[in-house]
Amino acid sequence: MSFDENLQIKSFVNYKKAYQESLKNPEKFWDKVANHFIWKSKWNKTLTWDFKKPEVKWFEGGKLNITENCLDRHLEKQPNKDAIIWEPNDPNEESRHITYKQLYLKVCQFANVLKNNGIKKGDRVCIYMPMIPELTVAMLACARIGAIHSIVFAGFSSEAIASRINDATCKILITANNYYRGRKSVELKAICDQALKNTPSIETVIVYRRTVNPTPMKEGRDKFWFDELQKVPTQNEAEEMDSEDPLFILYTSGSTGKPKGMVHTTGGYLIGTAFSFQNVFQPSKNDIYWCSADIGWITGHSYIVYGPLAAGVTTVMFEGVPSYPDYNRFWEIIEKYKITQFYTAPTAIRALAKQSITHVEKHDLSSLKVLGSVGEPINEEAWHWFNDNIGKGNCPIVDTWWQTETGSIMISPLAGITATRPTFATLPLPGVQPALMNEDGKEIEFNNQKAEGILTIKAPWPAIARTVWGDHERYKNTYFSTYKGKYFTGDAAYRDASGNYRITGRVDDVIIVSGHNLGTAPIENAINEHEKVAESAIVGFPHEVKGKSLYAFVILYHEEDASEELKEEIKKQVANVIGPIAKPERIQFVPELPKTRSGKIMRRILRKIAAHKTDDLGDISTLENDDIVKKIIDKAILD
Ligand code: 6R9
Repeated sequence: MSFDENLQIKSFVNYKKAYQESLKNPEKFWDKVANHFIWKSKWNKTLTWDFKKPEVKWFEGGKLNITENCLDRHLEKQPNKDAIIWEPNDPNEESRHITYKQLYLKVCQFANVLKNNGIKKGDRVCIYMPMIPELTVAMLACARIGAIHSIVFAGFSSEAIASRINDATCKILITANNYYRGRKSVELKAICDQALKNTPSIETVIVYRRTVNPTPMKEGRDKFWFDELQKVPTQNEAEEMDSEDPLFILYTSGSTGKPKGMVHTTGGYLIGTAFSFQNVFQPSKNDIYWCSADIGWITGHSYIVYGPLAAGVTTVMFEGVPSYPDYNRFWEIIEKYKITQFYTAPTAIRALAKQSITHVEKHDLSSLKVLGSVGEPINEEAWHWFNDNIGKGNCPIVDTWWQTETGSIMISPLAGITATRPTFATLPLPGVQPALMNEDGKEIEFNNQKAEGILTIKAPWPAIARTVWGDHERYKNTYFSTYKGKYFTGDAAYRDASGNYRITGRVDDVIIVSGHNLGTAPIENAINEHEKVAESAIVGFPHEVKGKSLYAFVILYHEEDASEELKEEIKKQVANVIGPIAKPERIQFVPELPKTRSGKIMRRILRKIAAHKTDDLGDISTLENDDIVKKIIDKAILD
């Protein structure tokens, strides 16, 4: 057997063996993994797939409930072990320790609250909450009764919530009254009320009172979390779910204005997140694992909640930000809870590396065993800073490449097993078959030589998203039409002569700012909604901390309207329509945009202008209006 009773591969030889097994006979390999879990009844077919249709089904006919695997399964052996340790935004507020038994009871009880409010298997539930344990309780309660959760990151605007609620026709919204993020108070319920003006499908709103602040409530529609709990018992029989029943929807940016609701299903997602978590992070029994992401993103879904709980590990949830009350905070948390695995994002690492090193030196970080990075390429400098100052050269860094769509980690070192290399996500996990494509759309076969190309995946893995909610055609067009029979990732990659992958960045209209995926189209649409704006184009430019930042080129109906105030109005508009994370850092008013004869904006040129790399603009002969380029360069914003 290439892995142990915890599903962990323990040597590089066994990794190679497991990888070969997973290629030779995927069904046999994943059967062995899936047998570690609780199924109410066994599957009769491990895998059916066709990337041309596209269609993927794992463990067909199998019946299970993911919460029985994340909670009930651990009750006998470790009921009193902490499932969640919660660290509040304000370090003076008390932290919370919630054992597996307590979490189980909370989830069962809240599952009854949902049922009591008319929620049934298959109904969609929108969750818009801060990073508090009740967010995890709400999502697992949905899974318990077979309702599909759709979590919207608490930093999104009311318009963003409304469009997501309407896309999935959610019946109920779960939120909190208000919370603090750093020094900032966020009025979640007020933002919801704004959204709820345009969401006819919502019948009920359940509000968790996070602070003592007054909460506007609408009679008949809005109910307090605690009042609802009083009405129901703590026993709840888990719903029997088909392996392919949807577990959740999570929205990600796309190249058109509308976000894509990626649909993840029950069986494959459980197997994929649990197996990858065990292998990438290699946790042992008493480890305290902390992922600093937000549960509103896929990283939080898979590696704060489902993966760690399926593994029976203690997972830390942090409500605040790295800079509050000061830049000691992350290191304080690591020391306080004796964190063993710390999983964060390059943007946080870069922001922390800019602060005085005394913040780090004041703290005992010797509990750390593994460091992780996710969300964007990690640059060499940040990698070394993390390795030298946080890991003290003793902690392997797992640079994990994956996506909302992949559900689980795809390319990453296994901690302590795979040799790491700065800026490389290294090797694919068992069951993952990457392929690099050249400009002619052909696969660049691996023959122990360096190569660079577009990253695709050749065959399905258990946690792949099955569709885009309500729009299977879009799923097909976005992921399975660029290269026939292959999953298109949207990323480019470099592969060294030993087969290690380095992800070099997006090749589509998605820009990653501080680890958040932002589509250019929705931001441009938001800007264009301003009455004075005729047209706009957004590109990314390199930023020391955020990785990339946004530069907007904006055409006004009347050039004389250009002003600093208008720039502020445009930024505000973007914050209102999408959220503050999507605000462009720089705005340049331009008379025209460089366009090809077929009318396409040449973003390649705008990217060079925004990055001040105008010496070599490449071929601009296909431009309809090449004289505009010089005009834009002359007025470009430099710092
Ligand atoms: C998990 C997550 C996906 C995009 C992905 C890629 C970038 C993620 C990365 C990475 C380089 C890594 N990305 N991890 N790039 N190295 N280790 O972030 O999902 O929000 O959907 O973003 O993020 O560009 O395509 P998601």
